[in-house]
Amino acid sequence: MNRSLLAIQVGVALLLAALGGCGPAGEAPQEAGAGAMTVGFSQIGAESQWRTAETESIRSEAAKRGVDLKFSDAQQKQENQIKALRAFIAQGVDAIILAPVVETGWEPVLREAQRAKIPVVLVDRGITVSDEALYATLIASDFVAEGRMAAEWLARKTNGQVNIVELQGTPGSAPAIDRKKGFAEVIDAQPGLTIIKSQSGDFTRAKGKEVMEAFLKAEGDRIQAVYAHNDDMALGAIQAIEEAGKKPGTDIIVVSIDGVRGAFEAMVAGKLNCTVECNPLLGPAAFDAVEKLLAGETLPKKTVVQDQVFDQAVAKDVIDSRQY
Ligand code: GZL
Repeated sequence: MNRSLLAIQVGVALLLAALGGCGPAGEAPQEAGAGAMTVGFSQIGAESQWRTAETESIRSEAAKRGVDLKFSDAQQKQENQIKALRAFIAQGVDAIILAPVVETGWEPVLREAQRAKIPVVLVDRGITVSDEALYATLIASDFVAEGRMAAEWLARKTNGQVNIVELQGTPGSAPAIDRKKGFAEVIDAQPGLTIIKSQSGDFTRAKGKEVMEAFLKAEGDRIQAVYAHNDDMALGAIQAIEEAGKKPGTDIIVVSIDGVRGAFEAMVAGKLNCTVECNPLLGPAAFDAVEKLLAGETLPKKTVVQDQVFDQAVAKDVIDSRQY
């Protein structure tokens, strides 16, 4: 689509919105008309309840704004994401939204997008590049802070004395690297908090269960707590703990991150003790960023999504108000 015409269209849309010229709140999804903005979205996969919620947020926001969304599910493989980005560039999309599965390996394809003058908005996970101009902005949580919050909650719960097994996320991914880093910062300062085993469960329930089974075989009664980098792995670990004849949430404390509905249900059931929210509802912020970029605005390099801690004490009161 003609870029200057698009910029005018987006500018008018923003002006109308500012003047209250847009339709009533919660307007019905607009059909992506002939002149609609086209956005390519490269999603990692469908490995967790969190990921599914993020995909739904992006898809529904695109529909609400009448955006023609080209969606690609990479099945957890970076090479599939890179292929998808090249396809979006060949199609001449107006913008790209990317949830990068790992931090490195993006420079070549991002240079191709830059040469094609297609802005790239990162959602959910960050990347490591030599030139930050290769992407327009990142909208994500602070994973280091999430790891710190999980460790601080566990330290208080156990009076700073506990043997922990850790279920890490996808190797090389920003959340796995930073949630480990934040958790370690806190426990390194408190010698009574000890990680006795740590291994990746790849953010999935099945792998989380499998790794927890191996931990229980190897360490048995030494395990007093599980720190899972996401709720899906925690729910898998809970299954393994129960099958080993122990009571999750009581015999073994379970702390995780995401704040998905399954985690609140497990907290109400007394099987999960704490989850640190990592909000996946990034659709509105992502498309606000795209519209501003196409209207010629410059955005901050990172917008940090705010998170908060939930534990069993509040789970019953808030579960009905949860949006994902
Ligand atoms: C966090 C996101 C992580 C979630 C997992 O922003 O990248 O990936 O914590 C998901 O549930 O698989």
